[in-house]
Amino acid sequence: MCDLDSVHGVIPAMISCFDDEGRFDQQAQRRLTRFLLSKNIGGLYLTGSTGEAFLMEESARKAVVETVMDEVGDKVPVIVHVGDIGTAKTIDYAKHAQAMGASAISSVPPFYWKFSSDEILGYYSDVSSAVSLPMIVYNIALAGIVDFGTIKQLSGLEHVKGIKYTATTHHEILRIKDEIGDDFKVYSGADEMAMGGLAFGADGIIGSFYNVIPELFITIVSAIERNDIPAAREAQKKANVIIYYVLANHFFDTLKAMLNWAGLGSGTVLKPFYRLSADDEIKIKAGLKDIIRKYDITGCEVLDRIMERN
Ligand code: MN9
Repeated sequence: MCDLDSVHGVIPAMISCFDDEGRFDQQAQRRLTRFLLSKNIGGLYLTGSTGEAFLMEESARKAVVETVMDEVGDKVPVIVHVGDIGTAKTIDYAKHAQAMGASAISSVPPFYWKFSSDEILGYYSDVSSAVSLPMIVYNIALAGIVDFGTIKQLSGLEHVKGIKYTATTHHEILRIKDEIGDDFKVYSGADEMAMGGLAFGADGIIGSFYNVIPELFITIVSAIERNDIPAAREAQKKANVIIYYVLANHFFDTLKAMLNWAGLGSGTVLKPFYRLSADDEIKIKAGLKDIIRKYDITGCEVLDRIMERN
């Protein structure tokens, strides 16, 4: 079994691309994959929250994996989020990810019903033992936060090798490293706190905004590596003004709109997510450009292209 030692750095939680009718857009997915590969990313994370996994049909979820794996080959590690509410479906996605050559799988815990920690353990045990890939637990409030005790128990399962930690309780990243062990990988998932996650010992960062402004986060990772806190803070501050603005303006479709404005045509979101009107686009783009100017954000290709083209 491959381990997660080669999985680090900035890992975009990749957007899934759809046309206006909600059909998977293979060409757009390939274009975005090539764009992200042209950056110094550490890997890709597919069909997670940012990838709209739970709104997608099974065939589309698998098509995203097939398409991206075909573009990536062995250039960077690919983690496939295989989570679904039922164990059998998740195992099917996990087997598919393995057959396509993924480096690792990841999953939110089963959600909606408040599953007990025994049920959560049973789920991860069943899923992770069905394939030979390392499993990265996905801790996120949307699916119900897994507490430290449960994380510790999960880490005892043979194939559970890490956690994507999307919570603001970053002290637990340090605790996981200390009490579970440095070999157990932690990927910080709150983009707004990437520098904090890394400072607490995270091995990498996985998140939505690395689709659009990966350069700022690559700066943060290298600044933290050389203990340059002011440089990390400066890049985080610039990233955060973009993040706050997008979160306040129809997050998912605005992320895609940014790629569209940059000429990287990435389509739109699946319903019921809000789709930007033409009027929204004009207003949101103008506001974004004001922020880019005010904070003098340069060196991010998507933002540079938006400033040049529009
Ligand atoms: O874990 C992402 N979370 C969600 C990944 O998509 C819910 C994050 O990357 C956030 O989108 C980001 C903005 O709040 O931190």
